[in-house]
Parts: sequence; structure tokens; C-alpha cells
Amino acid sequence: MNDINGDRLLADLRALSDIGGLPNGGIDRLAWSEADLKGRRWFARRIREAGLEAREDSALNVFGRLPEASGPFILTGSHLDSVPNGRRLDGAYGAVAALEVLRTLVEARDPLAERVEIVGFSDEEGVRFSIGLLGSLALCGELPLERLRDARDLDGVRSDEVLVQAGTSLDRLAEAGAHLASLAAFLELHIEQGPRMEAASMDLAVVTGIVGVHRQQFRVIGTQNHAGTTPFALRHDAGRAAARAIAGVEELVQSIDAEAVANVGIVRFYPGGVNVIPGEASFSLEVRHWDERVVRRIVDAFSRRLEETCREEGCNASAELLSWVPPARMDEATMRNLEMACQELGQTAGRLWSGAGHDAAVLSRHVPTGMLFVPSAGGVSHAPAEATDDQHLVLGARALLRAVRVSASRIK
Ligand code: HGY
Ligand code: MN
Ligand code: MN
Repeated sequence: MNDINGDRLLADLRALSDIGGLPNGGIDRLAWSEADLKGRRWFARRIREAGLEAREDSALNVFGRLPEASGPFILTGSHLDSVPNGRRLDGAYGAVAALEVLRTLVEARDPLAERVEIVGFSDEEGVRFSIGLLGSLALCGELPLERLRDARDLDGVRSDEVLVQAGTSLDRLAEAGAHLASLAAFLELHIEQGPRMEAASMDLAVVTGIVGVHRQQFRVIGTQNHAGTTPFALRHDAGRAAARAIAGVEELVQSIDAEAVANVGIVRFYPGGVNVIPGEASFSLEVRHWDERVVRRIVDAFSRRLEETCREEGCNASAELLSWVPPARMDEATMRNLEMACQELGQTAGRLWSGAGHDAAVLSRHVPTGMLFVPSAGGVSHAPAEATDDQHLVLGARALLRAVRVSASRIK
């Protein structure tokens, strides 16, 4: 059987990582930015250069397939956007590997190629509007439209304005859902983005499930005042109240469940003057666990803790849900198919929960879905130091090829 062209896969990954490249070696393809759109245009061009038909849907997801193919399809791919100051593999690896798989099937004149479609999803990271997975949610008819309509990006620009500038619009996003009926299954190849595979010397891992990801925005209102003349006893310092609550997050989360994690990734004080006691503080809180009851307990406990702290500081707090993606179990038969594909390569794949969120979490609610991981060097991701060695990158794509062929051969 024809196999993956490893050099071509690695060359494509290098070419894509030049788009949005940063002087420190990282990349920044923030969703809907010019660099992100350039990355999608590059992906569509590479699809066409392989003699395939490239199609962009209303969510600007980029699909590729044989021109005469009509479905149902095994869809495989991942996202093309990145976190700010990220690196070249998160998402991009699964999309480029999917292209290499389809190219390999077409070059081998494998009849199964007609049953395969690839995708580069939009805005998986959810950094722009704090609502992620937008491309896969649009494809699956699950868009939180009202929340998205109210959302603004980090510069305060309304979501619809950003989307119109990118070439679509909020109202058109939902059109993407029409394609879901053409899909029979979804497979996503991704880097682990964590330390477990490397620590266990695991070359390939089949994902058993994806954690639930809860994102919330808190606002603390105090009293803006002069930083030089206001005695501590008279202050209602919103920044101090927020900072005290944030500083206690790790202990609070660990006291509820050792496997849960949380993150405060964005903090802002208003008005933000060196000599002004902040009258307002806002911050994001993200909580993750594979059991949504644990996530609920953590969010409730943190909210109570913040209320107490605000009472002590003479401040008030309010909260707004940004997004909630429930935990997702992968399809058992698809997991076995992925394990068999690894065995064909003489590899025994481990089984792991994913601590990172993925488009596969959304697809898994609609079609049989599976994920395959390759290790991350030092367990690092969402940072310029993210890396995976070439052997693992090629091995993962070779396993994906075999898994896609088995899944495609089973389409009725
Ligand atoms: O945030 C995540 O877990 C994923 O990388 N988007
Ligand atoms: Mn990702
Ligand atoms: Mn990511």
C-alpha cells in the first residue's frame, strides 16, 4: 500500500508555520486575523494543487475532497488558527496530516479516496471572543449565536464586525450546518499538548475522551480613588479583591479534585493608572475536568469564595458565562479502529483522556469520532517551545492513513 510521503508532510508543516511566524519562532494566527485567513488560503491552495476540490463554508472552514465525490464521508482534519504566541503544530498538524492522507489515497488510485473529506476548522482556540470551537459548532448546528452576537474581541470590536471583515457574517455562520448530514465519522490527529506520553515513552495514544471546558468572565466593582491619599482602611480596591480570589484558585481546585485544573488567563484593572486604586477588575476563569459535576462544584466554590472576599473588601462581583463545552467520550469502535491502525505499524497505542479541548468534542455528539495523539516534547504547548520530533509526526500520519482507510471501508 502507498504510504505517507513524510518529507512532503514535513515540508507542508514548515510552509504553514511561516504564516503568522514570529521572530521568537512562535506563530500567531489568531482566529479571523489576516494571518489566520492567509493560513486558510494556503490550505485551500495546497488542496487544489493536489488535484482536489477546495470548498470554504460560511464559517470559513476549509474542506477538501475529490471533485466527483458526493459522500457520505469520513471527515478528518483539525483547526488552522492558533493561540497568540503559539507554535506550529497545535491544530495545523492534524489538518496538514489529513491533506497528506487524502493525497496518498488519491495517488494510489485507492477507491476509498472518494469517501474521504478533509477539513481545516475555524476558530477552535476561542481566544478572539472567548468562545471556541466556532467552526465545528457551526458545522454541527450548535452555535451559541446569542452569546456570540454580544461578544467583542480583546480590542472591543464586535464579533459581527470581525466576521464581516473576514468575509462572512454572524447570520451566515449557521448555513455551515447543512453539510453535517454528509458525514459518517470524524477522525482527528493531534499533538498531546501534555507530558504523559513522553513520560510513559508512548509513541501513539488513542484518546478515550475530552475534558469538559467551562469559561466564565468575572467583574469586581469597588471604588476608584487616589492611591496616595486614601488610607488602606478606607479603600474598596477591586484589584485587590480580584487578586486575592485569583491567588487562591489552585488550592481551591486541588481541594475539590486533584485531577481538575483551572486557569485565569486574562486580568484587567480599570482605569489602569499607576496612581489610581482600581475601581473595577475583570478576569477570565477556565475550569476543566472529565466529570461535569466536578466542574460545577469548583465554579460554585470559587463564586462563593469571591463573594466572601468582596464582602471583606467592600466590593461587588458579577459573573457571565462565556462558554461551556461538556466532556466528550470517543466512540469505542473508532478507538479500536485507531488501535488496529497503530498495530499495523507495530505500535501498541496507549489510551488517554485529553486535557485539551478539541473539535472532536463537538463532532463526537453527532458522528462516531476518534482522536489519535503523538507526544509533545517536554509536554509543552500553547507556547513557542511546543515541538514534536519528525519521526512521531510522520508515524502519526501513517497511523491516520490506516485508520481512515478502515473507517472509509466500513461506510455503508
Ligand atoms: O484550549 C484548548 O484546550 C485547546 O488547545 N483549544
Ligand atoms: Mn488544538
Ligand atoms: Mn490549542
